[in-house]
Amino acid sequence: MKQRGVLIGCGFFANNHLNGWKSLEGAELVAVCDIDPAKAEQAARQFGIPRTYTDAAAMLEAEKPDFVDIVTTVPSHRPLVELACRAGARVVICQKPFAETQEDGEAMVAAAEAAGAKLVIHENFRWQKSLIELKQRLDDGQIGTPHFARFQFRTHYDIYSKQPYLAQIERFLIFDVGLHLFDLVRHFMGEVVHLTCQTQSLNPIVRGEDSFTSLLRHTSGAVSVVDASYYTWHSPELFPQTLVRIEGDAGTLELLEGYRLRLHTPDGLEEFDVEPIVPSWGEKPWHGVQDSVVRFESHVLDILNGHVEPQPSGADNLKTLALALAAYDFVEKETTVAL
Ligand code: NAD
Ligand code: 89Y
Repeated sequence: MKQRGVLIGCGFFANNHLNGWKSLEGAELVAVCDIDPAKAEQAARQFGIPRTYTDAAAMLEAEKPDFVDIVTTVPSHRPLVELACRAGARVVICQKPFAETQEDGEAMVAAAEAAGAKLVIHENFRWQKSLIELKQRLDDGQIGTPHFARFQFRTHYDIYSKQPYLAQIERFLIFDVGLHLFDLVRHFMGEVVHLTCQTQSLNPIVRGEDSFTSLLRHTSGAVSVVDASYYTWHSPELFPQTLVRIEGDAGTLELLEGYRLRLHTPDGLEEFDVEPIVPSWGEKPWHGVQDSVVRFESHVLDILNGHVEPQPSGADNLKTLALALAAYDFVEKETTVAL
């Protein structure tokens, strides 16, 4: 039996969600909603979805779906997640950034708990093929115990033409790609005890920070560097690849440009090609992200079918949000030692 879903927010990124759901046998989208009727109608036409709405409450009341996929920008997340939980959806998916404040995040987690719904955050970076393979090697003990990591995302790709709202927001890169990287650093290296952060606003067209570098200490004693920039030239352009280096007592793992995974051990060097496929509906350079959306949605079906718990859950993602908020706090308090 197919799980019946609805999707809210038919903008730029929803195209990947809609293509992903269409490619999965176990799911069926019965309606889409957007406050802009033209966007909802266009999505329904393109993906053969029977009904459209401009009011999420009316859609949930009429459709009573098994799952709700929320693909709107952050200001609407709390009201929509609370609505979906109250409406009896068994699984509620919320795009990142989950919330802008800890209070909003906690309220959504509480709403899901009260309703008995599973809240899963669309943190698709940890669902990228290259990062899954990297994690598998780390978990297999191929580099022993990790003591250092670096997660890096640096690009000059024009993200503003498709996501113009990014240039307008005051809290920009840490809340955009930074959240993905903080989720990864926790996923690979464990919880964080403290961090520092430096930001830069480089491109004259942006309002917030478009570059940041964060230094973290983990509960294990390991140290990580997380850095990102939307103002970095590199040939060939790296977008949207996350580059990683993890050092352990028995070896080093590297995820390099071109989706090359390297394992360095006392026995020498091995290299593996971990490039994801380009989905039939997708295109380069977005294929790594597009493939990860399908993997994430397949995971959602596993949650709906009772096989697994959300990765990451709303409760887990509160800890990622805490890192992003701590980074902004650090920057605002200018807690540095002057020279
Ligand atoms: P967008 O502005 O293109 O689309 C959002 C859509 O939601 C718009 O069409 C808007 O009309 C609609 N909307 C807003 N409030 C609504 C409401 N209350 N009810 C119904 N519809 C509503 O934005 P986007 O670029 O598609 O981004 C959406 C989200 O996806 C953002 O939070 C963004 O950070 C995230 N995103 C994630 C990734 C990723 O890799 N995980 C990549 C890009 C964007
Ligand atoms: O908004 C960003 C994200 O979350 O993933 C990629 C992106 O769309 C642009 O860097």
